Amino acid sequence: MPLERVQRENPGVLLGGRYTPPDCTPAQTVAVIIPFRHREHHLRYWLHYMHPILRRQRLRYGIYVINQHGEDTFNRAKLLNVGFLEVLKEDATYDCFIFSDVDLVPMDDRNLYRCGDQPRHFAIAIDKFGFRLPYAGYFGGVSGLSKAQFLRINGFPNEYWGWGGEDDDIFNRISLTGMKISRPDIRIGRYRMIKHDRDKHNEPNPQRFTKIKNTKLTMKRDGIGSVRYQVLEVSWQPLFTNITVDIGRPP
Ligand code: UDH
Repeated sequence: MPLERVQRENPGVLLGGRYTPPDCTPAQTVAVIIPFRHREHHLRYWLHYMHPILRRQRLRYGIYVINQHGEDTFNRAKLLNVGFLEVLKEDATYDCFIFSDVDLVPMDDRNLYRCGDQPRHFAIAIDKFGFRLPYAGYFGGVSGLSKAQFLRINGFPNEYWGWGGEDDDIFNRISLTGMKISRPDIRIGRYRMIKHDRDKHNEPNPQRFTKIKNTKLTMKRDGIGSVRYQVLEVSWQPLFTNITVDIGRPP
């Protein structure tokens, strides 16, 4: 999937992957934030599928790839925290944040990528899980929070290194602050996952089961208020903004 072709097919998408519909004034400005490392192939497909969908949804949006530098253990939730802060530095008018894995593409245009009065879970019926929610508290894959909702839960945890658990911690944060997750109809929330093997340096985190029992204790000190990182490069590509970041390594 050559990116030049994706560019040609998406006129109106501006440098950095930003788009404003020509024929309406959207109420929200949506930042789509992708945790990323070594998935260039998936990203090309994701951009190919997603730009047309988001344009058809008449969204004002920008695409931000948060690229973890180096080969230390991957940390999805910390990258998403970095995304939230860096996106707002670029444009303080963003008020809706959609956090999307790079391998998930919705199958129904009616699954609108925008925020509501409760945190939203979009990827509820993924093909890999038989088009069903794998468990009632699942909040993985693609989710969306308004700026106020994100700040109310102190953002996401920074201390989940490796695969798993961070989405359950986010679910706990939302429940503990008295919010409820909103989801589309099960027929509308269908997704295709681009097939892949387990990545290197993202092994299942054995601490995840203990950690998710302690969200109530950890969420005040671990979150958007305590995230430490160093931005190494920001580059405005034709179809997305790439932010390469050093987020450190597990203790
Ligand atoms: N991600 C990267 N690079 C990595 C690891 C993760 O970009 O090295 C990002 C990417 O956006 C991905 C997301 O983090 O979509 C979630 O990670 P994941 O895809 O590893 O998680 P998932 O639950 O898969 O989708 C778990 C491994 C499944 C192995 C199945 C073997 N058949």
